[in-house]
Amino acid sequence: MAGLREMRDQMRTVDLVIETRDARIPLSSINKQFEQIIKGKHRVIVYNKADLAPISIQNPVREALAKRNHHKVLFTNTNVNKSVRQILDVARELSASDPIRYPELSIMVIGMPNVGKSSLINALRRTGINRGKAANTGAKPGVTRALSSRIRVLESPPIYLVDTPGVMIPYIPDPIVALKVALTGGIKDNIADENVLADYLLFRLNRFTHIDYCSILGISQPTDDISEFLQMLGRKIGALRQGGETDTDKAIQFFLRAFRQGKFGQLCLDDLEPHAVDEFFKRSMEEAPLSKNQAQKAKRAAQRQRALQKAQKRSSRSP
Ligand SMILES: Nc1nc2c(ncn2[C@@H]2O[C@H](COP(=O)(O)OP(=O)(O)OP(=O)(O)O)[C@@H](O)[C@H]2O)c(=O)[nH]1
Ligand SMILES: [Mg+2]
Repeated sequence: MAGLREMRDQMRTVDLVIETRDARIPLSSINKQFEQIIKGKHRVIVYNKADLAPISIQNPVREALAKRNHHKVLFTNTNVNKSVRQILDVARELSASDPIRYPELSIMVIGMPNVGKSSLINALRRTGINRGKAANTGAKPGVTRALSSRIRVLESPPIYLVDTPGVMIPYIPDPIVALKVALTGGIKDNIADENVLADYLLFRLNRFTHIDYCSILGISQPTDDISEFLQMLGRKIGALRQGGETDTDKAIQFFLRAFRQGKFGQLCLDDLEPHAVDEFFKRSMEEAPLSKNQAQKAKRAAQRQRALQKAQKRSSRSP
């Protein structure tokens, strides 16, 4: 994959890697492909979008990672200077630990698509040198398309950052993990089947007993039936087709956007009970990494499946 290759090529000049993940899916946003590339580098694991996840996840996540030898774990919200400053502190500390080796510090920010890598860089620049945006950001995956040139974020010691395009796992064997990544915005929606996503989101919301999604969305009663739910929501938001039929596509998009904007409150989609975490790591260690060929085959099979589903959907819609 081009993104990974470029990263590997540039890694020689990098002193510190910021591996960015999504705090709403602390396990599912791990991309194992990075391990080999970062090997031997100083690393901070940054859980961004921490404002969208409950604070109560932070200790279990720290414990789970410490058990696996990752001790530098931060939680950030790119809108809050104080939280972003923690990263500068780590960088300063590293630089101070060996000023001869690190007269200046080069940092690379990596992670899955849409976790907020470019936003982090802008936030670091804002807090570090009080300068405006240097990297493009956007609420969809794939905004950053190439490795950036070095972006200065601190004068003294001189600290530079390199932005990178989000790297997706080529093939996610666990469909639930894939759903979680898609829900949090890591996979383009036209690739993931939006209907399935909405169905999974409704399923999860129904199980978070403290969330009153009915009053948040202004619908009358909870339901496990996605069709019934979309009818209610569509009517509520006035998503109607000509002739008065509910526009379920619009209702789905409204529903997914509400989740991504944090309208249902702070949520974590991964199970962080110690046994579940152990299980997750055990499973992901056991999974034989797919060869490029296997991954491509799996991708093509999934594409065929989706095309088929779309065709079925279209034919069921036409009169
Ligand atoms: N709530 C919240 N939203 C954030 C945070 N950081 C970034 N975002 C939003 O997340 C979206 C993605 O941010 P980007 O910085 O473009 O993400 P990226 O990782 O660079 O994405 P790619 O370049 O596509 O891989 C944008 O809509 C940001 O405004 C955060 O800490 N909290
Ligand atoms: Mg980006």
